[in-house]
Amino acid sequence: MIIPESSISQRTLFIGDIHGCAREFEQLLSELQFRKSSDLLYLTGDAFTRGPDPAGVWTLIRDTDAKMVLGNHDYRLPDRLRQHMSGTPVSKHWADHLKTLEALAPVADALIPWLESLTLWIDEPDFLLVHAGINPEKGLEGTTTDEFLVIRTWPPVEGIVGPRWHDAYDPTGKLVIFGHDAPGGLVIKRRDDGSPYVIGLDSGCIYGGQLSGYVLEEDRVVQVESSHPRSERPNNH
Ligand SMILES: [Mn+2]
Repeated sequence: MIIPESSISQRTLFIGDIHGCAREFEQLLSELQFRKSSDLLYLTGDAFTRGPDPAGVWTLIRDTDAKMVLGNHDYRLPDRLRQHMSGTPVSKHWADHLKTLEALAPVADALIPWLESLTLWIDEPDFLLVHAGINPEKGLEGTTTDEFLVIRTWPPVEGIVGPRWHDAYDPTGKLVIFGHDAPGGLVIKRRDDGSPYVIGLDSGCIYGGQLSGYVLEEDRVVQVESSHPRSERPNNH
């Protein structure tokens, strides 16, 4: 059956931290029945580092015209790529990302300007998209760059254990969609009327979890299983 284009309503799709998992990204797009002509796709950031196929992720981002907020890894990637391509050895901290840099070097001319055009938040009437979160007391306007990129706990603590920023977020506020918190896993918090006000989509695909997507208009989560073995998330990132 051919469905007339005019009868297809526009959807708003979100996908959590991809971290170089191009295969799962492609599978999830297929599960979501992504259509470029009628769907808007948003990513929570940290799309490239760690995983096996960052260049494949870049191809899919181009193919889907995905929008993305800046993640903590994306934030450093342009400089690290330039450094790598100029022959300067990357710092020890980035040594485990050498494969990522090697894989992305051939597409750096297009990728670097795209990365540098990304914003820390995307604020639309129906949602606020950020990588890690916002300051739950000061709100979007009072959130620092560091908080947008790496906040997990509130009150802030060293490490990853503790109440989350979204535990302190006012449910009457706008729906916030975020990633970054693989240890926290998939998060959906709902108001009394059932509508979501917080959605966390980093379910640790690169650590053997799932890659998670969300369809705003249908209030529906869609996940694909990771092809990676279960592993502990390193605590230093
Ligand atoms: Mn992150």
